Amino acid sequence: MTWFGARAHTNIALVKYWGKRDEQLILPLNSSLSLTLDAFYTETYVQFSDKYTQDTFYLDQRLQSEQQSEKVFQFLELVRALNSDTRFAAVHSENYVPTAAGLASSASGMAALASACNQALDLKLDNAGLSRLARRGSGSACRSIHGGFAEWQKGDSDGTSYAVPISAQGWEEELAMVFVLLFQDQKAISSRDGMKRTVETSVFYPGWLEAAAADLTAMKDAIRVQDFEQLGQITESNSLKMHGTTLGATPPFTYWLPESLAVMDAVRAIRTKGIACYSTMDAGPNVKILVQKRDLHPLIAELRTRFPEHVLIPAFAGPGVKSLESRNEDD
Ligand code: FM0
Repeated sequence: MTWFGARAHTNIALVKYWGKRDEQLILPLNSSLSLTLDAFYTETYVQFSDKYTQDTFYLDQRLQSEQQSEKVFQFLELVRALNSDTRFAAVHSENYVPTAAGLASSASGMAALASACNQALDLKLDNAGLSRLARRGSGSACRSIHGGFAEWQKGDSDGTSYAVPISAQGWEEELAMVFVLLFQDQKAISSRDGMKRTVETSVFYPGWLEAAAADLTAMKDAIRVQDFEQLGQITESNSLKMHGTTLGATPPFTYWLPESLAVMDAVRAIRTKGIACYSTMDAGPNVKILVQKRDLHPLIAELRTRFPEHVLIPAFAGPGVKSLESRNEDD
């Protein structure tokens, strides 16, 4: 019996994906653009076999409950249907994160699972097909198929909604992102629920869609001419606009904590000292800061002085999804 494996890295959106027009197919209302990072990744092995009487999902060697496994099981249903396969599967995933800080990512997890299933069921998907498949697990996962910058083109159907690499001629190697971990264990609204509520109720949502389209065009220009200031300004303002939509929802909500605001404020202050750095946030209270590698150490020094209690994790551009050597097991 053979286990098929893949490794995928997480990505952070610089122009965010925020809102679906089809929840079943995970088709987004806006296109997004991300940077895949080296620091956080998932390795997943899968095996489909007649010997299994149900699907099982192990994360970091622990068997996950039905509830914790829901998205993985739904994904297995989907790939089985693609291939008219009836065999159950065992999935073993390891999240590689520098600290046990709850940074497990559905993006890297679903991208790795999609690639492992592509091999295990011999689906023969190319990168576009793999990105479409990963998208069905979690929208942001479709971008983790690619290394460096990736654009998820929203498309107009299942067949045309997937991520493509955006060449930056190696410029991504000069960039870094610092994760500022706040260690707050408040129960956040998941990105899936948060974006749904926003699409359905936020009075600011139409403004978001207009702005996201303009931000994407401007960001691709900034990447083409390697203009870091432009890239950073769009990153920061796009994130603020996404988070602005949550305040206009019913009931209103926010992912910001006072500490998140303090870090965003510090980023602005550090910028006035001549260190070009820009914040971005996702569906949680941690802040990520985009910076050029050459300013990484000064930035970290500034952050350490201001926030000795927060954990800082630097990350750099990372690779796209890769197959791992399959493992054979004697029955
Ligand atoms: O990554 O409902 O992919 O573009 O991280 O599984 O499709 O978890 F919070 C902002 C990611 C959303 C922005 O959403 O949702 C981004 C976000 P799903 P995801």
